[in-house]
Amino acid sequence: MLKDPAILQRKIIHIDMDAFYASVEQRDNPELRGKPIVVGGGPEGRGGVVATASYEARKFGIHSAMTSKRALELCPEVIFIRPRFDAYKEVSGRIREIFRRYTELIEPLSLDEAYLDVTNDKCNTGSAIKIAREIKAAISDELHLTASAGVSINKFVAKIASGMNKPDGLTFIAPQDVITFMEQLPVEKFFGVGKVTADKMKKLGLFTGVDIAKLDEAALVKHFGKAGRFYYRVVRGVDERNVEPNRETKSLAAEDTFPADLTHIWEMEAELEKITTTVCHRLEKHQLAGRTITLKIKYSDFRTITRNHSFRSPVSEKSIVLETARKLLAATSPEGKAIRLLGVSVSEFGMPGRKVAGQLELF
Ligand code: DCP
Ligand code: MG
Repeated sequence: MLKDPAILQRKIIHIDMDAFYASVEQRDNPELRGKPIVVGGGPEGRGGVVATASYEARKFGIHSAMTSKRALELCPEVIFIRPRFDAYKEVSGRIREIFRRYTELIEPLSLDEAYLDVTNDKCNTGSAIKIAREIKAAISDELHLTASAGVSINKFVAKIASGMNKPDGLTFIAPQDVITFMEQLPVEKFFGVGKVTADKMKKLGLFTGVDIAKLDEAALVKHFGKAGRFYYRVVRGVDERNVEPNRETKSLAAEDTFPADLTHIWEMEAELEKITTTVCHRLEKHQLAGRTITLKIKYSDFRTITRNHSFRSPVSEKSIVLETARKLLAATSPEGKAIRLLGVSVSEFGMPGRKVAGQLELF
């Protein structure tokens, strides 16, 4: 059953800063403006991965999560910059203050991204497009940075819209256009649909929203589980999720379903490394550290187990998370078992322990 029709026609804005870390660095160091820069990665591209790249660097094909080595191959003159999280946090706080001029219904997704519900805005502006324009202008005038905004009737469409005209974009998908918008949307652009699901959809002949809309809810649930229910609604322009201002992140996780089951420990370890890299980026992005590391394993018969380890003080370093995940995996005697999914999560957040002589100090 659908809820009150009002929930289907809200005024939702999704704001996402452009090339966030890189733009802050170019703002604060004028000599970096107009140049291809990468935030993250080691000096001269030794070790590490790209957290983000300036738009000048993106022209060379450099993007987030790419190794620094690859970035250097694509653009030998690229400049590597160490992240300054305090600076990014400060900007994040300032953009939130700008949002609060219009609404208290703000759901931050990370330092540089948030949903706003402006259905009943504080200033009685009435127009979500006008508010988005004003927010972008305030970010530009007061913080000397640019943001892109998506405006529509629900979170799903607003989020996709904000990415459509980056950088400095403002994209409005009108209520009467939402269904057509969803129908023509390629499945890989669906927010939250990973590569494995997108490939599965294509194998089923589902390439855009309109193909999904032809299936009934039961068929979608059969193929995609609980997510099928969501796809059924969202292609019809229905996303009832509220903007949740007090949603606290309780854990950060990443997992991967493999196109073919893994049976060798070296394959599993290689995948664990990739998954851990993603989790640790997310921790960095949210400036979090957690005490508990959980490993999830789904076998080819769909039996799922989890194993966890808790530290006395929160951790966030990739080397520690990976080492823990590896040990948890090894303790399940995985060699020869067919594994279809691996996942790693970090929870029980707190302030990261300070490192003293290689030891984690209690706080
Ligand atoms: N980030 C990271 N590792 C990733 C992705 C992102 O550390 N794999 C960090 C750096 C980004 C910030 O998070 O600046 C915001 O992430 P976005 O995905 O919004 O990317 P950008 O803001 O950099 O670029 P865009 O203009 O595409 O939004
Ligand atoms: Mg961004």
